[in-house]
Amino acid sequence: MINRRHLAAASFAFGVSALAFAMPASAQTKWNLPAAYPSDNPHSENLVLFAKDVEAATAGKLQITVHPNASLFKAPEIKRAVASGQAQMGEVLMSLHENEDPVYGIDVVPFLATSFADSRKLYTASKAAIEKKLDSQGIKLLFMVPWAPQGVYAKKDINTVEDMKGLKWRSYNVGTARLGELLGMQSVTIQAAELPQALATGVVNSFMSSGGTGYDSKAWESLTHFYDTQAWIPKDATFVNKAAFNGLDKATQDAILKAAATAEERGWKMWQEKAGWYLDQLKAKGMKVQAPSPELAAGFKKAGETLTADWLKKAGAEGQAIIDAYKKM
Ligand code: PCA
Repeated sequence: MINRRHLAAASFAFGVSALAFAMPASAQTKWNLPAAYPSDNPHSENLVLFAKDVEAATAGKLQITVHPNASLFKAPEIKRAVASGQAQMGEVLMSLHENEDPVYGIDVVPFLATSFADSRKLYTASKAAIEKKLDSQGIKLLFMVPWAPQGVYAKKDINTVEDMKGLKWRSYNVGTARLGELLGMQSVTIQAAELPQALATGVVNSFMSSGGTGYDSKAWESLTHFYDTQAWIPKDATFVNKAAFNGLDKATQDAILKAAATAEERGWKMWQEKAGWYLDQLKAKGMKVQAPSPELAAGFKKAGETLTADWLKKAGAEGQAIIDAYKKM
């Protein structure tokens, strides 16, 4: 005989077991986050901490797997993968996409913002425009984190920009490629994940980057000099497919946004703390780390002015307005 108490107990038991079956599939979402730079680079370490924070805040409901070093998508493909939903989240250098919109290249306008404090101001002044452009492409910006000031790696003394003529120059975006062209170098675009091999095989013998990427690619194994030209501080952006984000419940969305705000602060701090350490490591490995000579600095300033004029022409009134706002900060 089944009485009401038994029935209640039985349906409770059924409910629990149904729930137990349903739990893994319905309550746990797994996302991928393709990232462009090596796993022990601060950018990737920060992303892993971000994923952990999201997982903890959602009690395991949203699990994000970080795929560093362009292992899931090549750096220039990450943004499109997120826009099209092939990956839910992604991270890459924003200025890789300057061809789509000049605003993505605002942080590589030469000598505009060369300290972390100025870089942060430029970020504040440009964030809304970047967010708007990404939004129009189906992407929601989560946070942006800087690299360190960009300098020049070479295999010989570079006293003036004339000394750079004919070098095999590795570029990573529009600005570095244009710089190579302006200074009479043979420029080839190579992303960070392929840089160690390009250096080892002699495909390139010079490049511009941070102490971080020189360290990641063991620049000292093939090159000898680093000139701390402090040309600009580029930033990586971490973003999410808009539709995927909108499909989450409010609590999960809030957890992501909170973890993103934390990751942004942590990332800026990590780079400020580590920028000097990287240069010390290059020195310890035997590289000559030095300030550019006044002549070399002047040559870079001049090339920088051409690049700035190029950018302003492309970016028009909107770009000028951002720069004006930044200069008032
Ligand atoms: N490292 C990246 C981008 C800027 C940087 O410091 C690179 O060289 O590809």
